[in-house]
Amino acid sequence: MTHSESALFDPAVQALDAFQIEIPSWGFANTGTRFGKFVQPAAASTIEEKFADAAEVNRLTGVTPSLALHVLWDLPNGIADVPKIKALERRHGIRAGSINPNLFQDQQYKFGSLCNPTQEIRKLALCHVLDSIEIARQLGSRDVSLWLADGSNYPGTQSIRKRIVWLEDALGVAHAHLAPNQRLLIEYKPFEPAFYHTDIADWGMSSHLALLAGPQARVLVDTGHHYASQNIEQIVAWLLHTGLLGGFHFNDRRYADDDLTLGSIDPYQIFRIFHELHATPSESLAPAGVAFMIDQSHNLKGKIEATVQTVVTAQELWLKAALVDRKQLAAHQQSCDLVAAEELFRGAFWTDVRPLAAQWRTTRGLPADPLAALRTGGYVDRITSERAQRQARVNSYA
Ligand code: AFD
Ligand code: MN
Ligand code: MN
Repeated sequence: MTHSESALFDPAVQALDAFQIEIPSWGFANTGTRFGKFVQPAAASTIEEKFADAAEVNRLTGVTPSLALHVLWDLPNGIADVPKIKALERRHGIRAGSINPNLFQDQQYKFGSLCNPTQEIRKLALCHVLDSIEIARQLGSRDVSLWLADGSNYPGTQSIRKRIVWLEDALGVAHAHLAPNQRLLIEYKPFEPAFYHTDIADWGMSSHLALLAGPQARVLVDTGHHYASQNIEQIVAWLLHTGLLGGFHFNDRRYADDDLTLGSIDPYQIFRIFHELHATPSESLAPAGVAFMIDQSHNLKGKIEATVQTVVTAQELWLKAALVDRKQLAAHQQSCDLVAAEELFRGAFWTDVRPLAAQWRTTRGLPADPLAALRTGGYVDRITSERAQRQARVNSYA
C-alpha cells in the first residue's frame, strides 16, 4: 500500500465498517420485461433458494445481512408463512429486511389499489398493507416499503383529486397500525405502468403523504424513478434537510426504470448522492437512519454475479464519497473557488479505491475480490446443476 493509501486507510475503514446494503429477494428470481423473460437455470424459484443465494452474497461481501421480501412472491400465504421465514433466517444467517406489499399484480387492481374508485377494492388493498405491517412486526422488520402502480393512462378517465384523498386516508390508517419501531416508506415513481398520471409521482407527493400520515412515515428514493437529467442528489439534500429521507432503492437507468446494476451507467450520480449523505451530520440521519436497499432485476446478467457486482460497486462509491475533504471543500465553496472545489470533489471520485477496499476486506477475513471469489467458488455451478435437475423433474411431471 502506498503512503497516500495508508493515510487514507483509517477513513476508509470507518466508511466501509459503517456501510451495509440490503439485497432484494426478487433480484435472484427469473424476471423479465413486458417483451418476455429469459430464464436462467441458476435463478432462484423458491424462498429457500433466495435465502441461500443471499447468504452466498453476504459470505463474499460481508455487508448484506438482510433480504428485502415481497409479500405475494415470498410469503404467498401471508402471515402464515412467517414461521417458515424465521426458520430460513436461522438456517442461512440472513435476516428478513424490508417488507414490500404487492398492490400491482392482482386483477382487481386494474384501475388502482388504494386509489381505486371502488371502495371495496380500496379496502382489500388496505387490508393487504395492514397484513404486510403485521408480517413486518412478527419478523422484526423495521421498514414497510410501499410502492403503488396506481394511476391512469388517459386524461379525463380518473379524478386525480379524489384519488389523493383516498390515498391520504389509507396511509393514515396504515400509519396508525405501525408498531413504535416501524416505518412506512412511501416510494414515488413518475410513470410506468401508468402512462398518463401516477398517483405518487414525485418526491413532493411522497413528502406530503408522509407528513400527513405521521412521524413514522418517510420518503423512499428509487434512483431509477426520475425523469432524465433530474438532479437526484438535490432531492436527497432536501429530504435530508426536512428529515423525510427513509432510504433508497438503488439501481441504474439509461432511459427509465431500467433496473440496471448500480453504477453501470452513471456512477458519478451515486457518488454525488453518497456525498450528500456523508456531508450530513450523523445525528440527523438518526434515529431511524437511512435504509440502503438494492432494487434491481437482472434480466441478462447472472443474478448472483450482478448482485455481488452491485454491492462491490456501491461500497467503492461510498468509499470514494467518504474521501472528499469536506472541510477543505466548504472553504472552496465559501470563497467560490469553483475549479478548486470541483477538482477536490472530482478528485475523490477519480481515486481508485479498489486497493483500499481489498485491504479492508482482507482485514475482515473476506475475499479481497468478491466477484472473482464468486467465479472460482463453484456456488453458481452447483446451483445451476441442482436447479436444472429440479426443473427437469418438475417438467417431467408436467
Ligand atoms: C418495481 C417498481 C418499484 C418497486 C419494485 C419492487 O418500479 O421500484 O419498488 O418493483 O416492488 O421496480
Ligand atoms: Mn423500487
Ligand atoms: Mn422500480
